[in-house]
Amino acid sequence: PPTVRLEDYRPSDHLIDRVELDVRLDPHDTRVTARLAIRPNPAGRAGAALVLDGDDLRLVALALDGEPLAPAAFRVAPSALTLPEPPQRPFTLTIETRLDPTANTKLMGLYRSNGVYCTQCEADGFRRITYFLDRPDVLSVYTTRIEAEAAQAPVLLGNGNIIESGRIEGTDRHFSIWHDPHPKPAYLFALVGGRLDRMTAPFTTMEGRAVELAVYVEPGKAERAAYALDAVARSMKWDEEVFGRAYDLDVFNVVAVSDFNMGAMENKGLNIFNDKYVLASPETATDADYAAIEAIIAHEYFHNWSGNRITCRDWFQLCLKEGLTVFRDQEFSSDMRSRDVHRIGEVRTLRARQFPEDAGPLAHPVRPKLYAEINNFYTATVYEKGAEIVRMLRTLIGERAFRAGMDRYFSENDGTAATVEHFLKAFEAETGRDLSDFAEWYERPGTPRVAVSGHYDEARKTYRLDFRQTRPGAGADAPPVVIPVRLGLIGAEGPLDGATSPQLEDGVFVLDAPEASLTFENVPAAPVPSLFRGFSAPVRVDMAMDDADRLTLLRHDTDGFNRWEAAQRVAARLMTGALRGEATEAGADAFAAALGAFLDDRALSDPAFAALVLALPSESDLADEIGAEIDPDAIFSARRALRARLGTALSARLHALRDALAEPAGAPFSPDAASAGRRALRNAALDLIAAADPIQGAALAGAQVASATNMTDRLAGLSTLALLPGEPREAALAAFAERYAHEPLVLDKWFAIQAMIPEDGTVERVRGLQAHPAFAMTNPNRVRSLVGSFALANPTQFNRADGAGFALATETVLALDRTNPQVAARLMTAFGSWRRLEPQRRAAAESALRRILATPGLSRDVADIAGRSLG
Ligand code: DPP
Ligand code: ZN
Repeated sequence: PPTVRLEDYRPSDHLIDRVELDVRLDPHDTRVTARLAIRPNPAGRAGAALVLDGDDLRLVALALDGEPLAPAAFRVAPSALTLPEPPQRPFTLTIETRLDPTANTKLMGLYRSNGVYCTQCEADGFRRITYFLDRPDVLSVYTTRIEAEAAQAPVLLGNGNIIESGRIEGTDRHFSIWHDPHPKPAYLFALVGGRLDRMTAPFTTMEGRAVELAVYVEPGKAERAAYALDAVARSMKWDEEVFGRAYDLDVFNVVAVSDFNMGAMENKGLNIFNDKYVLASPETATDADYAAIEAIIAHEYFHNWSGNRITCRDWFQLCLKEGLTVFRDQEFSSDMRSRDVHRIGEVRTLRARQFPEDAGPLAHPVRPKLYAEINNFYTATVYEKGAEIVRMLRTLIGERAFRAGMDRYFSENDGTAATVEHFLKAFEAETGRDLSDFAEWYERPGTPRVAVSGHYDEARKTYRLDFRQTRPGAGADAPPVVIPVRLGLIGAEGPLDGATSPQLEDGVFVLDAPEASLTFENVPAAPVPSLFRGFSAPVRVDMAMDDADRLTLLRHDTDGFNRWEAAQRVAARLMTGALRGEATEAGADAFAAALGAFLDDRALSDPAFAALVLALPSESDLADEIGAEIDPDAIFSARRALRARLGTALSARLHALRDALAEPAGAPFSPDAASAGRRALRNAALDLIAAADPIQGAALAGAQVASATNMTDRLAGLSTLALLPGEPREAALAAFAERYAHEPLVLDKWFAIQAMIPEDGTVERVRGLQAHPAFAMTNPNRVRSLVGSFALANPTQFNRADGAGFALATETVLALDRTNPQVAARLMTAFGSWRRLEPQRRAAAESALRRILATPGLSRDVADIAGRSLG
């Protein structure tokens, strides 16, 4: 496939100042008339041909300044409309195309979801609606007239503000006209038409603008929009308070649809969401669902400034809007919830998804240098590592300079399509600091490693830390990166506040060379260093440290993230030690004792945090740490053994915690962080109890599933039960399916739980569920819940040594590729760590990948992932 390169960027030869669209919706024959006000771009090549992008388009009529264009004056194909010699002055091109939204299974461009007309245009879906300069640096003012049969689509929504609407006399049709005064790239275009219920709320911005907020959902579910609607209002307020950014239209609409390739989309004034990230009720949504809704609502809203008002010059700059906006939504959630708990969650996500990506064949820089298919670059690296870079920048320059730099970035680049350089320049101008070394974070793939050793000088009462950074995967010529190390020293009884170093600024040491040392003075006794507090840089840290020292950190560190990290490190060492055949029983018992003391101390005062401490590193965390010759079955067994041992040792405490945290009967449900934290700890305790004593665990879990008054507890019980083979599990699964037979999003949880069962029969179970009436290959949520959970969250069964798991994933990818290549390609990323498997599994994975790549008629999306995975 042709490769697009960052170095080849040049400005568009033409600009489109205004777009007037007239969209007459029809299930199979939608008519789109686009009037484009085009002019030569002074920054482009004079006299260049006009080449408008298309994808699967059918041209019906074409006129220039109102006159039909002679056939000799243009060339047309489904993928392009070319005027070899366009006028060298401003002109109007009128293009009519016809579409079949019902047949659009790619869910890009205009399509129908459960009968609702909707659009998805990022990254390049607008060219499936009309011929256009479909690139993010062409900004236009849009006016959109939408027309449809009134009974079929009583709600008609577009970008911007509504300026007119009415019936069309003598017909059963109606229309509305929307105008968006803010110039925008085509990828932010959206429209919706359908039968939808809504919930609304008023909001007044800090600038005094009255805004109507609305969330649209499928009929009958309006009350499930309440939490999302409240999250919109909280996001708007927060962005005013924390970043000084106000909303800029009279309406802000969110629409939930059930068939959606991604999580959600930030179209100007008309966010379109996967309904999974909007609909919530205590009966159907877990605490994790509520938190995700809050975060994604905020994310899409925050794009209004970081993405829409300032967009990307080209798709290589994707992290400019995504990394920054993830950082902003993380900060929002941290302010809404517990900062430490949220930070731990962010790092868990980064380590689970981005670290393996960065260590495998799909690794790429945060700002890629080339791509064959841009839709494959909406990755953990661009999003999550991109957010970590923004966070490091703030750590390096301090909060105050960071806010000033953000203000400058917004004001200097408002209304433009910018680059990473524009972003960094704003902070350079604000601080007078040269950030060219820091910019290296965007340039090369790979997770840096930092080796640290500590040296205490008893006579001088000094403590020296030696740091050495390396950059695996970044290439031999890679320069060092600038690494902010937030750190402190802990003694046997607590923080060593008297220890100081002139090399520290606000507790941060900047490691910007391959090697460097830092010396503390006034250190009364050999300390334990607390390094990379708050996970101050996205690196792997190698430091030899005794379990006892780590447990000192668990007890005394003032940094919540590092207290959690200490317990994780001990648990990981015990499990990897067991895998190497070391005797770890005594270590496990010491760990259990420390956990017991920790629970006695803090469990009831911070249950959410305690739940995270009790959740041991995942199987994928361990695989990532081991890094080569991975045997997922051995990892699973080691992890199960440690959980059982801890569960046994802590049994009395875990039961006591479950009792202490039980909700009083009849207490109303609240999704707030404190209530969610209590449920989380209660369920973490159940999980360990069941690991130690399956019979007791099954009884408790079964009772919880039967008596739960909310989805969090019901699902937690069912998840615990799912690990315990037998009749009670099957009965509980059957009862759950019956209870939620008409709730697709809840059945997704049911699909996922079964797909994650770590037993030999799971491949057959998943195959059986693919034939379940509630399953549909046309719906991305169903595919992700069943096959995605299997491939991405069931390490032992996906990686079965006989290749049966790979075969299941391969067949699904190939079947899905014919209708929805984007979702098929995403599923394929499950193969991203295949080279790190032990030889037998590695060979099986490789032959599955070769089979995919050899399939005729593969989409560009899947061919790109398969090719790079093998490359
Ligand atoms: N731009 C979208 C987002 O918010 C893509 N799904 O991440
Ligand atoms: Zn985004």
